[in-house]
Amino acid sequence: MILEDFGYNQRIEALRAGQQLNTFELGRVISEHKGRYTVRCEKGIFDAEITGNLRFSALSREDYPAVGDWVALNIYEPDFSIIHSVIPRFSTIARQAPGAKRALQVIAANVDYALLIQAVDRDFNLNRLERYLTICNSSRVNPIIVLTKTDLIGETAKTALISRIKERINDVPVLALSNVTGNGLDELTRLIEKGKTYCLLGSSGVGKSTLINSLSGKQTMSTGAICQHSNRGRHVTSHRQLIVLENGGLLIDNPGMREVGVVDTNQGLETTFDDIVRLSENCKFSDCTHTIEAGCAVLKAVENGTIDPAAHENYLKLEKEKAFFETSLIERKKKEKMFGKTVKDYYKKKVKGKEQ
Ligand SMILES: Nc1nc2c(ncn2[C@@H]2O[C@H](COP(=O)(O)OP(=O)(O)O)[C@@H](O)[C@H]2O)c(=O)[nH]1
Ligand SMILES: [Mg+2]
Ligand SMILES: [Zn+2]
Repeated sequence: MILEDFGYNQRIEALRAGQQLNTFELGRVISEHKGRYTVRCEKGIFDAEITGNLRFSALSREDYPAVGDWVALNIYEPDFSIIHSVIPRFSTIARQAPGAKRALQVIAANVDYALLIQAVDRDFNLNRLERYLTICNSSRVNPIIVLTKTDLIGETAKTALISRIKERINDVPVLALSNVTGNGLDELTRLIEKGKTYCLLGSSGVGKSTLINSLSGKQTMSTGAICQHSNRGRHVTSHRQLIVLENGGLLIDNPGMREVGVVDTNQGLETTFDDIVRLSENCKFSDCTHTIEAGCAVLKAVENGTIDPAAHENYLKLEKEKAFFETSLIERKKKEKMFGKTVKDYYKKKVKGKEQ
């Protein structure tokens, strides 16, 4: 197998060039599990860990390898390789990790398309779709919305759900399919291109792993029965994983994510809510918060029905969440930097002490 089959292309080559990595093997991280990585190289598949140096110089979790990353590594034995460095990414899908720390968590790297998956049953939720969409727009990853489990509802209900999405979300393709009947699978297969990477995003139990199995025609992924009480799937996919389809498309499965806090470094919100942002140029005050101000063009549009009140509300919520995260991120980076410096100073002193 050659690296191109795993998505290696000119873009990655350009990012790799100039890094003086000629003495290393190059590979793509295809799975990650508790700090251990599986890397696909030209010579085969290898288990790997990161160098102490990489761990030491990593300022935040972003700097660690993630599924989809291209890495330079030394192969010592089949189950012992060391990742020396991560090739800069052309895209990074990240979220705020759940828990008090609100750290940034990389979901996948070097992704071309995200398949935003929702089941047509109780999982369907437009606010959550906008949330995922914001993450994609911020990562410069192209979104494709995929509704699953259409076998559970009638044709009319399905069409109604698709229209509801299209009324609220512009210019994003929407597909609907069933893994049970196979309906709609062809349409998705036709979209998938060789050498492009697709990351599946969506709640637990919506059928992500089943979809990968349907597309690959193999039982690669383990899937879970739905718990009758909560209507949620059990967490069967325990870690992220990249697989290659027969037509050359590359899919990244993800464990279900209960919380997807937005991380927005590249104006993802502005893209997702472009209608609102465009309107806000006509607000009376340049620092309008679009909540109570007189002369707010956004509020006016909500009143006269041009903007869906639910979209407006979700926009404000995500904007707030983003601002909060950014402030805490700056604080944390400062602290981490200070801590890193303290540690480095300590070692420097220690080395000096020995030399004397
Ligand atoms: N009715 C129906 N059930 C599905 C469909 N796709 C998946 N399922 C079921 O939903 C449950 C969760 O699927 P799974 O692929 O593990 O979801 P994941 O957590 O998103 O990976 C399993 O019991 C699947 O058999 C579908 O299209 N229709
Ligand atoms: Mg799964
Ligand atoms: Zn306003």
